[in-house]
Amino acid sequence: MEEEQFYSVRMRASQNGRHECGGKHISGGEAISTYDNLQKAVSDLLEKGLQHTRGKPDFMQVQFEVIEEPFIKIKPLDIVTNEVTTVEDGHSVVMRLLESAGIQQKIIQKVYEQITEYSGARGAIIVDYRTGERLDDRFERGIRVSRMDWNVGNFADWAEANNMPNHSRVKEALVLASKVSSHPSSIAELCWSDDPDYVTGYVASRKLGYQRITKLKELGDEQGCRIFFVDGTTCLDSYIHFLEKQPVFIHWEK
Ligand code: WAQ
Ligand code: MG
Repeated sequence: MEEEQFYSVRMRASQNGRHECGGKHISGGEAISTYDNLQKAVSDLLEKGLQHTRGKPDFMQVQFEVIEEPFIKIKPLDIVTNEVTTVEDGHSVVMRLLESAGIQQKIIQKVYEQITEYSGARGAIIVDYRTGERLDDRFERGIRVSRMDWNVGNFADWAEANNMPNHSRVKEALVLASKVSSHPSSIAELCWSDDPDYVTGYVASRKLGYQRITKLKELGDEQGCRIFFVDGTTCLDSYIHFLEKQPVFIHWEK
């Protein structure tokens, strides 16, 4: 029997022109699909981009491509929810978590001062955890983590066991955070959405797991954040290659 082939499916959508011509980022998405499921995978991403709270796109690209490289299987990070009532309390939790991941307070403050500058990116920003300096040269593009997914049934089992809603947003974020944190150069990740209707964000690392924080911005705010704190002494090219190209399936063992 022929071995089953998998396809990487990606989407990006923007408004007022393409991203590379200064258009506003509306939505992006990535999935892995079998050949038989491609129609659904493409149409799910199409819908994600069309029905977006950041606005109506006037540019969208959806593409799929067969994956030749072997997959690795990664466990989802453990999940913890930190309930807060104000944005300020939310950021105090971020500070405490990032410090316990080994990042000095003055570095965290330095990075916070840059966040508005990074917030229009459609990908993530890579920062040296010792200096707070940005390491990648992707400007407003950032690094888009890709080639990762989680089987629908296995995710539903995980969601039920962890008292989490069976929603694609949590799934997508946990898939990404689990992939990123599995790389030995990753120290921690800080993220909150750029969608105006979603205020929960997280800090993630191998040691801390996926630490949700229920309020990191006010409703209506379209400024998001995704920063990977890394050990800047390791090879950045191979780190970025892992994020963009290494095929990963998340798998939860009951
Ligand atoms: N690779 C790199 N960066 C990405 C990717 C990706 N695949 N997807 C999104 N980003 C960046 C990009 O700059 C976005 O603007 C920003 O992150 C926010 O993306 O309740 O929904 O998809 O546990 O809006 C976290 C909490 C939600 C979920 C995060 O982010 C929960 C979220 P969004
Ligand atoms: Mg978004």
